[in-house]
Amino acid sequence: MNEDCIFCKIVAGEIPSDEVYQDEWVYAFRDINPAAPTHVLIIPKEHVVNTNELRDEHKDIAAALLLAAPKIAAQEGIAESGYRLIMNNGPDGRQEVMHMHLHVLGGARMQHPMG
Ligand code: DGP
Repeated sequence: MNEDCIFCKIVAGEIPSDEVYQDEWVYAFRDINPAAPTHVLIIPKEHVVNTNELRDEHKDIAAALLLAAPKIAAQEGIAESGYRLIMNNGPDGRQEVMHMHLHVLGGARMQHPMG
């Protein structure tokens, strides 16, 4: 745990969150500032800053992040209607919280940043 990290504090239960899903590797909760009707963040329970820090020993974490997404989508009723998975990395990638997280966005058709 990183003592200065808000997402580590969420995993530890020191900051309250609206839990959606968890397993051995990841924790998922609703984004405090939703950008879509369904907006869930999936984070590794272990502190990893972003994809730049991923190493071979993080294979379980990397897989768990992605595998949690369709489970959450099904749980939220957006699996068939569709959803976006976004991971922001670093300053130009608009990463604000420096604990790796995968955004799950659905419930409405969203603008596509790549046109
Ligand atoms: P990003 O720009 O990819 O780093 O997005 C960080 C997201 O984290 C942003 O959409 C808002 C969300 N967020 C920040 N602090 C909290 C918090 O304390 N609780 C919850 N639920 N979400 C948070």
